[in-house]
Amino acid sequence: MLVWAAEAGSTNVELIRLAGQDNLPDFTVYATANQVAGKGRAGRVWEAPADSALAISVLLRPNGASANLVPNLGWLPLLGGLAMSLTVADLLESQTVGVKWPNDVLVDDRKITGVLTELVTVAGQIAVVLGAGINVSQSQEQLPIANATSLQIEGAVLPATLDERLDAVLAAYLTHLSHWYQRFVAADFDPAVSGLLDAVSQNCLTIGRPVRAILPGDAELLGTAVGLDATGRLILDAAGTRHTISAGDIVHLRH
Ligand code: BT5
Repeated sequence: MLVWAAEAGSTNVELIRLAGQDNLPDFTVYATANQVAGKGRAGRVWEAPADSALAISVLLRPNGASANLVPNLGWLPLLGGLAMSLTVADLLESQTVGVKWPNDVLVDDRKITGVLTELVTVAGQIAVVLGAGINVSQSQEQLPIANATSLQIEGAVLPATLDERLDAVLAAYLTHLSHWYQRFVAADFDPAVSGLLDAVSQNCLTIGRPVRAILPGDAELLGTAVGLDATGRLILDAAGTRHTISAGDIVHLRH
């Protein structure tokens, strides 16, 4: 089921509200090109002028998801980042596209998409609302930070009309998302068996790089990102000591 809104506050908030109220099915999509109160992680905001970007939230309530699967559901935000990254890469041939852990898609180091996942309970069952925003046709001046970009700035070949352009991006994202989600569910949420661990790792620009990790509460760690653990956490080697990071902001440092 797909709900297209002419305008929304936050698509995550709207979908969470409807999901509880209407017992919506797995993979219900709520999207708009005019999100006026977009949320980022950690209380930050996600901003885009009307008709320049897509905000897409998807309700994921896999059958059989139970409390003991919560650690595996930690892969869903990474799955969202992977699907967005594959979407952007489909449209841009010559740039380096990949994910900065956990799920910002970067094009040549500039942010083009962001993902915000929220855990909810629908009809007594654990579910995830996976929200993603993608910059489609903003100019540099319309972006809230200098280190951001849009498909148009990067020279993506997109259909001429707004509706066709938004359709193309939405369809590409939902196709990649549904492909990896189905594989993950079919493998009983096992990241290794589904191939998700390998796909996310290969697509992650952070692994192998020196990074600064800003942890919740503002503590910082400097080290080299060496991989992901079984629940999708980032493993950091800081002067020979291994740390696993489950949340925070990563800054890529120069090699
Ligand atoms: C994110 O947070 O990147 C998650 C953004 C998720 C947005 C989607 S849209 C659909 C769904 N509904 C919602 O309400 N939200 C989700 P974070 O990593 O905290 O990054 C936020 C920071 O990114 C901001 O503080 C700005 O610096 C920057 N930012 C804001 N808007 C941006 C944009 N359009 N493009 C690039 N960077 C942006």
